[in-house]
Amino acid sequence: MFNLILFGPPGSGKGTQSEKLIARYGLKHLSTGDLLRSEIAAQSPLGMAAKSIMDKGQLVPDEVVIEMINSALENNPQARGFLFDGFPRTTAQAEALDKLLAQKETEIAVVLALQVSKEELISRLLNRGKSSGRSDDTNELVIRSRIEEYEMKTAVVADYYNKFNKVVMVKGEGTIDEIFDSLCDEIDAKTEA
Ligand code: B4P
Repeated sequence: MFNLILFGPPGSGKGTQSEKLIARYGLKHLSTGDLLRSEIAAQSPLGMAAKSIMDKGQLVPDEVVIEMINSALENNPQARGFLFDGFPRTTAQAEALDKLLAQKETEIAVVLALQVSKEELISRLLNRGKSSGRSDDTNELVIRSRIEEYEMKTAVVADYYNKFNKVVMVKGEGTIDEIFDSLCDEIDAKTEA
């Protein structure tokens, strides 16, 4: 199994690049943002609780997203590997993921961390908000809160994986294809090693 984490602040291109990476490498895409938005669309109790948190730009509680990932792993026993997008976002989530993968006798091979300036993140998300209808993308204050949550709670997740030498920084500015090529180079280097 080959498991990777696409890491970076909101708007850094995780969702965009994940679509291309799963097509090239045949991995199962697990995006906690997408899973939460499906719960909201289904108007489930979990979705309704998550919506009010996401609309403020805050992180949904760890136990909720860890359980979602646990179920997704259980529901995909045939997967040849997973691409985690937007997860883990806290050290507690990272520790839980390591345990879940260890139960399956596998682990994270690499954490690809997209580097993008704050101005570029805000501009991309406001731009997406014009067409996506995502309520967390239309208000600049909410976007800034999401970036603050990232800086306070999520950036440390890179330190956690750095202890195991698993983090590779990738420039996340440029064309989508240029960034995709850089990500593929790093994955190919890992899988050939
Ligand atoms: P997510 O769905 O993970 O959303 P995101 O971080 O905002 O988006 P992403 O980074 O994937 O977007 P992309 O850059 O691809 O999270 C939403 C919310 O869910 C969180 O705020 C939180 O409340 C909750 N949540 C999710 N996971 C959680 C967890 N594990 N724990 C707790 N809470 C959780 O796209 C952005 C835009 O940039 C797009 O319009 C795209 O077209 C554009 N773009 C991409 N690449 C570009 C490039 N190279 N140049 C120009 N534009 C580009």
